[in-house]
Amino acid sequence: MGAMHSVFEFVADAVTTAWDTLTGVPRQCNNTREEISRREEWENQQCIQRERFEREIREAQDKIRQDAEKRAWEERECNERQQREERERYENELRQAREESQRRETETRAERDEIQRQAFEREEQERLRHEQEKQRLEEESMARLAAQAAEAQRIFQEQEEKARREREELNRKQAELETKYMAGIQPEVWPTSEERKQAEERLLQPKEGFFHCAIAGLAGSGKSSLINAFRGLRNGSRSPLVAPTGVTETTMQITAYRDPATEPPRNRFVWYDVPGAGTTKIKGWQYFNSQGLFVFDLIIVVVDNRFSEQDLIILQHCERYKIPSFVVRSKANQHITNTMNQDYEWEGSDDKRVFEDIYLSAREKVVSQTRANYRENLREGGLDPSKPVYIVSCNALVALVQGEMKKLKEANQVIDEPQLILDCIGALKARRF
Ligand SMILES: Nc1nc2c(ncn2[C@@H]2O[C@H](COP(=O)(O)OP(=O)(O)OP(=O)(O)O)[C@@H](O)[C@H]2O)c(=O)[nH]1
Ligand SMILES: [Mg+2]
Repeated sequence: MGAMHSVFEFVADAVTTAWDTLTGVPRQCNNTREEISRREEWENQQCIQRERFEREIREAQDKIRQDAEKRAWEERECNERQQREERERYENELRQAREESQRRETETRAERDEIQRQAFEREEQERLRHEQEKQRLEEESMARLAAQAAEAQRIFQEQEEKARREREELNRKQAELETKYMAGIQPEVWPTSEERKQAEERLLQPKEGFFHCAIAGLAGSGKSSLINAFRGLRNGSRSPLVAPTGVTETTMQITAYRDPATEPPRNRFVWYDVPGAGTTKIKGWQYFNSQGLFVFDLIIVVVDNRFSEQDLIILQHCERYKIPSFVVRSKANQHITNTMNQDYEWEGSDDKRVFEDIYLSAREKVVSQTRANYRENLREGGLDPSKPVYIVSCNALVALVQGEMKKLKEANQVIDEPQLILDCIGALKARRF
């Protein structure tokens, strides 16, 4: 602004001077020397002034130009400075933006890292929590298992203790019973419903629709032979259906035998060959229950020479269990022959009538003696003495079952066999299937 002011002042001065010069022009011109010299002087002055004026104009122009240049330069400078400043500002802003971007990027990365770290931490915590939970569950499970084991151990010990006490009680009872038995008092032992069911399932075959008849008695008394006879089979027959018989112990476990007929009508008797008492280590009073004899519909006790303690016990049990029971004295033919040989002076006479007489006499003797003897035995055993005793021989029974009655009668070999069969059938009917 200062420069601009001086330029205008200078121009104003130059104009004033020029005006003064113009106004100093002599108004009148005389051709006198003085006037000429004055004129020349004036012209000189004018020239000097013009020159000065021109110089001043030039200078003013120069000054103006310089000022203009200066202003242009200043403007340029200013522009450049502005541009520089602008650029710097822009660069600054750019740098700031870049820095900001970097900062944001760093922040974002940091945030991402933080998020990742937090996620990892959460994951880790979750994993740890899961591990802890798993461990807790495992520990709980182990504890439960240990508790169960302890409980099982406790129950086992309790059961063992209970079993031990029961065993002791059983031993005590058994000892007591044995003592009673030795003293002549028979213990009363009843099977449980479960034992009955098990015995039925184990022994009866087939269970339904059949009449189950057990043949019991001492070893060798003729049980298996009687079963064969009832089924119309002779001892030693080649049939695979025949029950094994012999002078040595042959029947060791209860075995079922059905009617051997393969075609109907087959009878509904199932005969059970029961091991002879004394063949097992079971005590007499335990025999009935241990063999499961309480499941049968009829029990035939086969006796040979005389009633045994065992036979009586079986019959007593039959009464207790309300099971029909028959007493069969087997081997009648053998006893008759023995009596003939022992009690009669008969040495195999060929005389048929003599033989017949002796036979009939011996037979009568055997029958009457047997009945008397057995009545006494029954009384002694506390049983009904009027209970019939069937005196039979297997040969006669087989013949009877095979329909050879007439021939038998002629030979006087029939004693109680027909009655035995009739009574067996009666028992079957009484059972009413
Ligand atoms: N003479 C004759 N002998 C008989 C009669 N019944 C059986 N016997 C014989 O007596 C012996 C024994 O007969 P088994 O039928 O095996 O006697 P068990 O009672 O079944 O014998 P275990 O099965 O050992 O208990 C055998 O030699 C038979 O032949 C009969 O009525 N008359
Ligand atoms: Mg037998």
